[in-house]
Amino acid sequence: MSWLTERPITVKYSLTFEYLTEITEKPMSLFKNHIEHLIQVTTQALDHAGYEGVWIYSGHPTNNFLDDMAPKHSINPHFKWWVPLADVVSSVLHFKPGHKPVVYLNQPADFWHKIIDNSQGKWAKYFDVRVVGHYSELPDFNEEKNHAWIGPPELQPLDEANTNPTQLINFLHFNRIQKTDYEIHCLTQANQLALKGHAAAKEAFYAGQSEYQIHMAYLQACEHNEHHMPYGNIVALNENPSVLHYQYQSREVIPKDQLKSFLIDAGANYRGYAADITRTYAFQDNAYQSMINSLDEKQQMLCQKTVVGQDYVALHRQAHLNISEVLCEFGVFNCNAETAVASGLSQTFFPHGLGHYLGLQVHDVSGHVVDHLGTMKKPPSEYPFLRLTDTLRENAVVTIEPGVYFIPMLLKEISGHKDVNWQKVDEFLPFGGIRIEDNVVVKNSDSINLSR
Ligand SMILES: [Mn+2]
Repeated sequence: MSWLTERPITVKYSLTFEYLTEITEKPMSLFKNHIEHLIQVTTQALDHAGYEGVWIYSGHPTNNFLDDMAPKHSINPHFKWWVPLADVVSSVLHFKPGHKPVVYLNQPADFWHKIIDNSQGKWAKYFDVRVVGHYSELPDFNEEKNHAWIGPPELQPLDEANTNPTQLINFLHFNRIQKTDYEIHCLTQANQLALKGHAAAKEAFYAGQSEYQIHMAYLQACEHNEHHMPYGNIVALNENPSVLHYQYQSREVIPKDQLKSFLIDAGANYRGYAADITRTYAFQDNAYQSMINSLDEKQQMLCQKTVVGQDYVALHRQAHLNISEVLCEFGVFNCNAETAVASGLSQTFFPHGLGHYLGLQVHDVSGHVVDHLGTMKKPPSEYPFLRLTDTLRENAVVTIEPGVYFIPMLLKEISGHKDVNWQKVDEFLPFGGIRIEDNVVVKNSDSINLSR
């Protein structure tokens, strides 16, 4: 096969392993059930899309332009769904209904990197694991008839029609929304790790540390390297929370008498599953702290409404009413909350969506999809950034993250608006804004908030 000789298998990182060894027997039985679920769902998906089997490729790093270095590799989430190992590259899963799933696990002879044998973990007993030391030991992917290939573009041995076929992908993505108990276990653990980081970050803020120092305190507390984080931490002091995806960590140590506010949006990673939590703090007990408390109360009410059958678009509208109530309470709006929502005024202060699905990806797939055929439900035109539009189903995991921001660029667009008390806006501008975000497992009633 020409592609075999043309495309070398590479290792760019030491493989760090997430054996299931340290966890007790109960999560192991959860993992067993998880794999049985994947076998069932994938069998249905293949049947639906008219295939007899599927190859799922982990992906491998590709070098930067004119460089022999590659950015951090993100594993194909379809591969991660099955195989609970971090930093796997150039490995392939083969699933064919009626056969034990096979994992061709790449472990090349390599004196540049440490290669640890990760083929013997407890996870492995649910697979036929075949260690591959050289690409010539991989099977001929074209020899299995009527198969699909799911994987990133670095390696695509099958023809285009059978590579990431839409019908198959849609069916699998829709089924990724409702998590198995094993996945909820992983998301719970990710939240527990993130909360350790959040506690350390809060302490660092009140000790007067810089954004950079707070960021490092966070990483240390949850024992993550930067490249293990599911997304770049947002660590924002003073007016910086007004930048929704503030991406810097300033080294500047702000004198305590000038410290005002702190917003941190940071997660953690557990066996490939992400936490995504945001907290906001005031340095002093003032009106801004009261506004945080008020939004926190509303956010908790929204979490309580995050139950099976809830229309997420309606919940997003409810959030607009809630943040408008907060802005009325603190004298920023002269009009009542209903008017602020109806006129679109609230969008200036809450320009993003209420939340999104969470799982193997931070913004997990299928937020705009309402069935296994991939039928789309677009967000309403007034809320184009809403990432989730469907009615909530049991064991979906979603974020609930209302915010109130004072964003100069957006405020300029409504400059002089009669329903806004501009003196109050000026008072809150130096604090940037507030966001409070939790991760919620959707249940029929009493949904589970993983972040409190
Ligand atoms: Mn989020």
